[in-house]
Amino acid sequence: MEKIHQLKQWLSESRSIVFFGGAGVSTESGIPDFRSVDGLYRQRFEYPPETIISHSFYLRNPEYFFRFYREKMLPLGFEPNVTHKVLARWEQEGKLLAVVTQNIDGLHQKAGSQRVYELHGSVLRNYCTVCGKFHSAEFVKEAAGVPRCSCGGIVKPDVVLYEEQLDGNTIENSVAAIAQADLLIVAGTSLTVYPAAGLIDYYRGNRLVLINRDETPYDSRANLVLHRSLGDIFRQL
Ligand code: CNA
Repeated sequence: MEKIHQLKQWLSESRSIVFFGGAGVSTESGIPDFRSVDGLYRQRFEYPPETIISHSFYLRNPEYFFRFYREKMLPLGFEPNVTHKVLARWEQEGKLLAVVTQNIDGLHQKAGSQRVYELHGSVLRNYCTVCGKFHSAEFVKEAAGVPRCSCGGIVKPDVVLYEEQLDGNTIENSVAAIAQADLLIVAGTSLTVYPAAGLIDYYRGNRLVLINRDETPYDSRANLVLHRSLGDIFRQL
């Protein structure tokens, strides 16, 4: 059977779909994935992105951190694409349990998805590290240098940096959803960032679908692999 037909058949038979995604879900909205960021970095930045977006670097050199963050990691003004929209529709239809995402752009919620577990946080939430006051992404974008609250504290994006722990509740919810899924779609992720990538090991079914332009370390474990662009696939679903 052609792969897309196989996928459509499984979708029609599934009642508890979970979608596990990464940066590739948003490239067709115009937001580069990590690899693209890395490519751009080579021309402009002195350190690897993994170093800049680490907790110790943020503490050591907040000016540099925020310059990189604003230029490369703060995607404002982008719109959900067909993949985000189809996932939101499946949730409304009662077929999709949850979206588990490594993305920090808030586009699943913008498309209408309600149960979204953001493993790496969101650029849309920013808190003063002293008084805890909430600040918008626009506030961080427009601040000159290190964004500061009216109390003087640094405003830190609620984004999980390297060396920082993932939120315990978010992991628990993600694991519970994945363990309950009858169909797990893993898409738009290189599956190289841990512990996030390891969460798909909690899937117990035999309908693990992997949709990604490039090969991933999990390809051999999937029941169906489509090396295609997500937009091409989701436009047909
Ligand atoms: P990644 O390591 O950059 O991998 C992305 C994968 O998606 C690659 O393997 C590509 O082949 C694939 N891909 C790209 N576009 C498409 C497409 N249209 N259709 C199908 N496949 C596609 O990103 P990961 O998410 O795996 O993990 C690394 C980091 C990147 C995560 O922690 C993210 O938070 C972080 N990130 C997030 C965003 C965002 O929020 N939009 C953007 C850039 C980086």
